Amino acid sequence: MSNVSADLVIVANRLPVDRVEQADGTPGWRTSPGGLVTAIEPVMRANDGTWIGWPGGTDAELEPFEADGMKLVPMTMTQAEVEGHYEGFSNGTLWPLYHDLVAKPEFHREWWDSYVSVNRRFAEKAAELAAEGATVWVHDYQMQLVPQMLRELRPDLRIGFYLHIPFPPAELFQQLPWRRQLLEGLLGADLVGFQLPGGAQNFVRLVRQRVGHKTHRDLVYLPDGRTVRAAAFPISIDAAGFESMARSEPVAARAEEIRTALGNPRKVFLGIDRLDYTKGIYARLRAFSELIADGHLDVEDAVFVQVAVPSREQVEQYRILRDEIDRLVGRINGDLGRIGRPAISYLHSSYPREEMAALYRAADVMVVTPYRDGMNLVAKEYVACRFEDTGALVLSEFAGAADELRQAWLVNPYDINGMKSALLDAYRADDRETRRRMKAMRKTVTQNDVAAWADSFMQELSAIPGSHGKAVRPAKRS
Ligand code: GDG
Repeated sequence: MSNVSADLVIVANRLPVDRVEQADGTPGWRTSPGGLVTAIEPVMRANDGTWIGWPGGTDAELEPFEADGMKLVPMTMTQAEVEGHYEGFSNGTLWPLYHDLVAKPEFHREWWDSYVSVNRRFAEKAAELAAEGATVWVHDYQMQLVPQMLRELRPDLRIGFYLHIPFPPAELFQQLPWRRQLLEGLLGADLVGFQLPGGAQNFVRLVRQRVGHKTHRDLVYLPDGRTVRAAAFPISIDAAGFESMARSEPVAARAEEIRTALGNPRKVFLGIDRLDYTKGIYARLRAFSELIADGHLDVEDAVFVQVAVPSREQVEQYRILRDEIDRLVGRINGDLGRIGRPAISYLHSSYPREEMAALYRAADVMVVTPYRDGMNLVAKEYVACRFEDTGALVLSEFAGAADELRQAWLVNPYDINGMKSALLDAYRADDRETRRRMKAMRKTVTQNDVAAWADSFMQELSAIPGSHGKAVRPAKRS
């Protein structure tokens, strides 16, 4: 696959495949099951696209290859780059800062230098592979400088950027010593997409204040004649795919098996999250355990299944979180469980998609309580799997998904008492009430699926005019 000249290039921190060992012991690749792959795969196929990303690890140089008909170009990262760009600036600085300072971000100049050089390498690779006039779609917070770097190398390209996590208010973003460089990095794109309108508004306001460009509503007018649009494109899931998986015989059987293994309690509560401090796992388990301690729930009637998928295990704050949750679960089960009846069934592991669907099918109350979340696909996946219109969703107001899933039991995850009453209401709700809410949410999720998301982004991107033809004066800084 040499000299690729692609009409569509996807740039993301990770490739959509995982390294696996094949039956004969040689290394191979398996498509990773994430939502982004499902979303972009059809667009990739339709446009014969190429995906640039890091395959994980710090292996020697890998050649471009094809997997499942997708052209993939692996980017090597050195150990120092993994520590500086990925674990450092992306996950130690940007991630907590963009999530409302749920943890304290660290600012280190060497992390920033590494972020710049990795972004440059990704931009150079995209510039090398993109055909004349091609479209390049850059993804997420690890790659915010790529649009501008790429624009300088290849002014002929149409460049889109999509941020999967929240874009913070100016008051927080301004802490960043490199705030201006990041804003200018994003302005290399023609279209900058966010999960929610609030993120797009925060961005435009910052561009006006900090970079001094003229703006009008969702548009930024650049002195070079380009227009940049900032808009919301709430991401979604392959709703039909999840529903048909949930309806399948093996998944139905597995859901039954799960309930039996749990001792057939009256109601199963479920949480599924990457083990991340933004997800609010600790507070939700505490709220649930207090309901048992207070006598509102009984371990014979209710069990909480918490799946915590291992994540960013090299980062100190994630190790601390894991220890805290381990201790909390141990204490709750020690204090409140009975033989064969733990209050919390805790699993620190990742599972195949079918197992996820079986868990969604087995759960009566899905509990999604992040302190801040760009969207939260787990909430939408649960809804997609509830084809009988049963089941209750308890959802944080601070997840992007709360904008669309208004009929969930919405909670403020900082308010433990509020969470306790929402959990209890969801537990006690009658069939008519849960059905009414679930029906409405299912309509939303089925109508706005991930294919619609990708289509609307690509359509908007192709509709941005080349030049606004306006004489632009810088905006007054406020
Ligand atoms: C970021 C933003 C935004 C989880 N465990 C397993 C597994 N998963 C899948 C879920 C879901 C995805 O991973 C997780 O997506 P979320 O949206 O819940 O959260 P983040 O990972 O933080 O994602 C988020 C998202 O990007 C998309 O823009 O919504 O706000 O933070 O699809 O099903 N999949 C499998 N096994 C597991 O054990 N197969």
